[in-house]
Amino acid sequence: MKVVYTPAHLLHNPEVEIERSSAHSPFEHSGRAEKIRETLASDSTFDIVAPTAWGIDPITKVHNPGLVRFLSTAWADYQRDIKQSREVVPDIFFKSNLRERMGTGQEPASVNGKLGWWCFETTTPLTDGTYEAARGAVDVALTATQIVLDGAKSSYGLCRPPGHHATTDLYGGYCFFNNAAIAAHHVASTTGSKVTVLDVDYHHGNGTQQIFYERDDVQFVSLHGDPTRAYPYFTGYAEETGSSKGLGSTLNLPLAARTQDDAYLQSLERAVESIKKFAPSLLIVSLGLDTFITDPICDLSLTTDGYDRCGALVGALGLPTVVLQEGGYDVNALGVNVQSWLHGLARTS
Ligand code: Q9C
Ligand code: ZN
Repeated sequence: MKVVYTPAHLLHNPEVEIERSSAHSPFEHSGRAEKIRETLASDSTFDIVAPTAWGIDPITKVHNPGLVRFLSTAWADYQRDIKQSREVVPDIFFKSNLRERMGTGQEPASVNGKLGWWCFETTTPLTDGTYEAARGAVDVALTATQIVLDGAKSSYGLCRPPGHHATTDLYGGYCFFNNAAIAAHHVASTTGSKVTVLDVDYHHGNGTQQIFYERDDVQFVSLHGDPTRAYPYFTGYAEETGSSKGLGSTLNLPLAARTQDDAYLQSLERAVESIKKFAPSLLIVSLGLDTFITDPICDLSLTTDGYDRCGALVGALGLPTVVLQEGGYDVNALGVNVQSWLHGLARTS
């Protein structure tokens, strides 16, 4: 199986994350992707290749061009206009009810205002090079997708930073551009066929859901920690099933704390049945390994062997499959967990 990787991710290298009312070292750091690369490099199943450059057009087909423009200069603008700082984080957020009955308003002129306009939370610092890293992750996703469009059964894109929390207009949740959504839209719009995004990251893929919520050509199916207790709290409820043309093309399967392999696989079976009904031409998997039993920020209880079973169940769909990296924060286990999931996929697909 081809693995697409670029060292450009190293350019996004925060040292501080503001979370739970404190500043600490980031859970999302470059060691994650390096651990995955090292593990897959030592396994002859995998062949590591570099991405090609896709430019910004596939990004602005999914995201507001204003978000892309903002991210391309935000760190440097902050250094010049506000102060010198290694990480840049908003200290104010636009919320639509702030302007209730007054219309949405417009993007502020000042960089501090812009940060609050384009970002939704505090755990996603911008560093010098974040934009280049985020562009690299999109190139990784699109190159992995092209490998499958060219005839491979499956491929794996080692995306970092991850993408599934980024909406049309907003970054956050460690995500800047929605790698999976950009890849899914690219396939749906260039082939005219249906695509499914299956999101198995612990956190609900609010961005991917939002981007495709009213569409019937891209299905979104997600297993995640129940938002009654889990980030991102505001989305991911079972009642959210899509709207207008997209009604019925979104499926959310929230999970109880400490869910183990067998119960998880029962939910994954429901996801697989709904994908069979939708009958896509291609599957994109948003693969988060933060469902692991010892993940430091999550509360599910999957095992390395369970990931092999999950990959095998998805592989048995027999669909061309692009697997893209999202979260996973137990770095010691991250490499073997990705390896296990991909071995399961390759065995049955
Ligand atoms: N106390 C991804 O896995 N912080 N993003 C959660 C919980 C942000 C996760 C705080 C989690 C973002 C791609
Ligand atoms: Zn996650």
